[in-house]
Amino acid sequence: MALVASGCTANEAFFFDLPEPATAEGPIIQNLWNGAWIAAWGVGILTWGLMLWAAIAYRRRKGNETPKQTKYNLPLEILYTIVPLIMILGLFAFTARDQTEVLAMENDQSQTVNVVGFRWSWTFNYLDEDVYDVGTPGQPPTLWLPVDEKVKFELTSPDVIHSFWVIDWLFKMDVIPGKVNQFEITPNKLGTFVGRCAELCGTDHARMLFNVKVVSRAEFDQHMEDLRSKGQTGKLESERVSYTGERESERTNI
Ligand SMILES: [Cu+2]
Repeated sequence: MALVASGCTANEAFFFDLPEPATAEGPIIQNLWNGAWIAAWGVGILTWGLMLWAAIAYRRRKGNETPKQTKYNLPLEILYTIVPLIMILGLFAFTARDQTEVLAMENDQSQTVNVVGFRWSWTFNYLDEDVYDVGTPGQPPTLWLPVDEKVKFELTSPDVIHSFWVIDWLFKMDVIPGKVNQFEITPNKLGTFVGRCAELCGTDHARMLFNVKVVSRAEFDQHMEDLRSKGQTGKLESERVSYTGERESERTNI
C-alpha cells in the first residue's frame, strides 16, 4: 500500500528505477538486473511470510510458558546450507553468462573511439576519422556517435584509475593506466545521455563529466567536419592532457 500511495511505478518500486537501456546490448543487463530482483523478491516474500507465520502461530499463550525446544535438527541445517548455495551459484551462472555476452569482441565495428580518462576530464579520439575532442572539469566534452552503428571503445589513462560510465547504457568499464580496456556497444536511441567517471580518482572526480550525443550518420559526419575545421585533427596523446596550472585556476574560479 505504501508503494501504491507513493505513486511509484513498478519499475521504481521493484527494480529501483533502472533506466531504459539506450543500446542494443542493454536489454541483456536489464534482464539480468530484473531477474535478480525477481528472485530476491521471491526469497524475501517467502522469508518474511515464514517469519510472520511463526510469530503468529507460535505466539505466547496462557498456561504454556515454554514451548517445545528443538535443537540440532540435521535435515534443517543441511537445507539452509544447500539452499543459499544454490541461490548464489544461480546468480553467479547468470552473471557469468551475460558478462561473457556483453564483453564479447566481434570486431565488426563501424568505428573505433579511444577514450582517455585523465585527471579530471576526458579526451575522445575518433581513430577512424582522425579527429579528437577534449574537455576540462569546467567544460565537459561531448562524445558524438551515429545511431545504430557499433562502436569499439579503447579506454586508456595517463594517470590513475577512472571509470567510463554512461548511465543509460547500463554499462561502465574501468580506465586503467598501462592497460587498454575494450568493449563494443551499439547505441540505438537518439538523444543526449549523461556520462561520468565512476571511480573516485581525486580532487575533481565529481566534475569529471561528459555527454554522449547519439545522432544520425549525416549529423555525425558534419560534427567530424566541424572538429576538423577547428584544427582538432590527429590523436591527442594522453600525456598532453594531464592536469595543468591552467585548469587549476579555472577550477578555483568556480
Ligand atoms: Cu576519474
